[in-house]
Amino acid sequence: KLFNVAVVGATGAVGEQIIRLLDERNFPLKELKLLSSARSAGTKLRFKDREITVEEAKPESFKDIDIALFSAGGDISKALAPHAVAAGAVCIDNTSAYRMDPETPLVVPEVNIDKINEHKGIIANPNCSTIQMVAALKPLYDTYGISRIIVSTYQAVSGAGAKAIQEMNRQSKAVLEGASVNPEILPVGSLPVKHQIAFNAIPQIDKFLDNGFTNEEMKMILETKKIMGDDSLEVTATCVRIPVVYGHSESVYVELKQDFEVEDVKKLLAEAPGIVLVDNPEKQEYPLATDAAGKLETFVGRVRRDLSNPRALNLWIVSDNLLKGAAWNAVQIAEHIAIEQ
Ligand code: 11C
Repeated sequence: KLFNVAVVGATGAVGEQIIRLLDERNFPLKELKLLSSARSAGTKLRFKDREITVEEAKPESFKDIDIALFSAGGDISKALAPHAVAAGAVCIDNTSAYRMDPETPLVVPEVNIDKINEHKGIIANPNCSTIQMVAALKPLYDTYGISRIIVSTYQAVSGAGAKAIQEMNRQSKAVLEGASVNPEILPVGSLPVKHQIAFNAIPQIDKFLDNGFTNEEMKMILETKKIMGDDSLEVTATCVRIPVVYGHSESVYVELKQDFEVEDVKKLLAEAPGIVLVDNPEKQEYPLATDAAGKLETFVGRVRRDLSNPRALNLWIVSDNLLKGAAWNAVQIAEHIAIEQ
């Protein structure tokens, strides 16, 4: 069977990767419809040997569409996904709009692909920093059980969009030339206070909530419980923006419910789908954002038993936030839908 696919947010950083992956993976396409805001409509994008003109996304854009991949921001998903569903499409939504909706499955194929058929028209793609963590922890969860996760992230500026990348590059040059950096975008575009990202680490991703955590931290906590299907899982997170372009890195402390041997854990990770173990300290080999950029897998290393708790492990988890963290996870879900029909 061939599918009519729409990409909403086609001109954005994630949309661009989705289109590239549909091409490279030879997705069984009948028609590809590229949609965007009115501002970007009219842009011409190449797909295989042809040029497709991007159209403005409207409620009536989804006639005959089988699968709609949304990555144009939560407001667009909220406004248009119901119209796509009414037109008969399955929506794969990259935004946070529907992630915690009890009727919407939140899917990482390596973890809970069984939930894919429970949708009522929308399947949500989790937050990038959550996806890579649960993909890496799933084999440990299944084998030993997990009681507690403490994660600190080192997140790339591309997670905050193309303008944040430009800001980092501009500021880096300014610092090296002794000019003033004039922060304009980070940490959060819509908030008045800005901080320098060049040569810095900003412990704020997204807005703060009343509990002192940021929205990004709460996404990691709540989405992890939902994807793992385990409300008893204790999770805490500190999310930090660092001056890296592509690839989120995570330092993860994980308490297991059963005794383990580190060598068995490494073997499990090495054999897990979508995971690459890079863990040779004697050769100074461990996952690096610069190596993970452009790759589909999640890389895990620095696997070691915690010194304060023999039932706990420390890990370093790295993945390309725009690929496994967004576009690739969404296209993987689309491929599963295609296989099942
Ligand atoms: C970041 N994780 O790195 C964010 C971007 O909920 O899909 C992704 C936001 C989301 O800034």
